[in-house]
Parts: sequence; structure tokens; C-alpha cells
Amino acid sequence: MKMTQITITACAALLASGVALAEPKEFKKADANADGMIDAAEYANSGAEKPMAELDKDKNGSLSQKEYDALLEEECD
Ligand SMILES: [Ca+2]
Ligand SMILES: [Ca+2]
Repeated sequence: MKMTQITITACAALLASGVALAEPKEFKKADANADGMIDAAEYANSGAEKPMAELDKDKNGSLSQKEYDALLEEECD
């Protein structure tokens, strides 16, 4: 088995024991209208399972790329 496969398998096991199996989309794919922000509707379709409010650090009701990227970084810790 290749190293990348081992890593992915370990990651999947971690996710299975924790919260999500779904992998959130990358920012540009989640941002359906390409306005540079993820709004609530886009977030609902992003595949993320974390409550949006936890990522919305400035509480403006949408996620900047920086706010959204925190989700991707936490995904497989
Ligand atoms: Ca958007
Ligand atoms: Ca925000």
C-alpha cells in the first residue's frame, strides 16, 4: 500500500469515529455565485457538517475564504 493510501485510510477512520464522512468542498466550488463569500445557502451545500456560526468569526452571516479555510484545516487533524 502506498503512503498516501495509508494516510487517507487513517484519516477516514478518524472521521468515521468522529463527526463527518462528507468532505467539504473547496472554497471556490462552495462559492456557487462566485462573490468571494460563502452565504448560508452555499454553506448548506458545501458538504460541511460543522455549524456555520462556529466558523463565522466576525458574525456577519457569511464566510470569507479565511473563515471557510479553517474548516478545511480542521477536517483531518
Ligand atoms: Ca457566494
Ligand atoms: Ca464572516
